Amino acid sequence: GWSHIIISHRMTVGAIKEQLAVVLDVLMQDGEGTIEELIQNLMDGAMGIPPTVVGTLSQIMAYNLVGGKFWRGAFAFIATAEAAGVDLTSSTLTPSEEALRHRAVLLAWALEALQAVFLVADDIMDNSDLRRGKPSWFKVPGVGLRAINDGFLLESTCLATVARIEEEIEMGGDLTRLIQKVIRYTEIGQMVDIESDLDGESSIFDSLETSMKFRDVYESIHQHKTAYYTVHLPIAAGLMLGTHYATNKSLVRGFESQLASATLPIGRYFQIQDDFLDMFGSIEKLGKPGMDLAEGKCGWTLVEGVIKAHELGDSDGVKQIQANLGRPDADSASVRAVYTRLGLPQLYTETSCRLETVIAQAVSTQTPVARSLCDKMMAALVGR
Ligand code: GPP
Ligand code: MG
Ligand code: MG
Ligand code: MG
Repeated sequence: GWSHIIISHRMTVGAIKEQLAVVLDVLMQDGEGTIEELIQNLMDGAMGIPPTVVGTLSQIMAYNLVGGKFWRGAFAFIATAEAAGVDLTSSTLTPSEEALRHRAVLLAWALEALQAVFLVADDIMDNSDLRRGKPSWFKVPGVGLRAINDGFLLESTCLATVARIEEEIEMGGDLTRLIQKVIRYTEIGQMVDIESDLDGESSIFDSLETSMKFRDVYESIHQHKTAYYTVHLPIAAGLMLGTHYATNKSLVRGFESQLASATLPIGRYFQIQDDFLDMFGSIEKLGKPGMDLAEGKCGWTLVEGVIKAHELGDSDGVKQIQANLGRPDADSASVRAVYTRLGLPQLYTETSCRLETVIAQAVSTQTPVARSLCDKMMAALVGR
């Protein structure tokens, strides 16, 4: 599996953790100043804005952009630096490197603003109480459904910031097109996710054959809802910015589909972890209780669990999952016991290893910089 490959040859889990810590330091150095700049980009050209509005915007951003792992932002920053061939965490940068560092920081925060709108909107749709150990934004007293507009503003913050970067250095719109495409896929993934909610009546419980049909569904959800914005976007966006700096040229046509052959499987690996941890992880680590069972989410744990139960002819197991799926009062502990009896934790380990091999193969065909970034992303995921 991957754990073995990266630990022996490439990037160790410890090394990427250290690098992420250093990068996060740089990204957070002047968080307030960066938020101010994001707001300036958002407000560019707007007139007569009362000062209280600016205050509210910085609250919205401080609440929703900070407090997560900031991985997407950090990877965009690392990708920019590697593509440019500059150590952007160094304390001795030339003025032109300093300007690149500044833009890489803005790009990182812009991607976190995009992540923030997805989470704000998703929590409304999923009616989730908690996010990152705090109340979901729309559950904060006084916020409520104005969170919808706050979400739109966060998306505009991302686009306005990226547009400004592109104008200033004449990037020609590649970055904006990339982000718009990723937003589109994420929205489609969210729609498939919502439309695929299952309950005890679902045909997934009928037979092994019918249950296997749901594999394609969760894979589609994983790819669209998660992989594009979580893995593909930070790496592709950073590569675009850093390459423009180094060569004053755009990346060649076709670079993105080549990159996607590695980033999308990495993104699916990420979401399989997420689905597994929703059932088997701790609340402290998740920052929220697992909700997928109660919500009837068509994810890795449910689909592979039911397939396994059919395969083993464990009809009691099928019935227990069926009785709890999609019910607000679902008994997670008893379903977890069923999954454990079916060997789901072992299946999870095996599946991860198999996917790691597929990913290692796809990564090996990338350019050296893309390879290094994919290795780092995998090391970070293996170590989480
Ligand atoms: C979170 O999925 C969903 C997204 C990040 C995409 C949202 C997309 C939109 C266009 C709004 P989830 O509900 O499985 O995540 P969590 O468990 O973190 O709530
Ligand atoms: Mg959710
Ligand atoms: Mg959701
Ligand atoms: Mg989840």
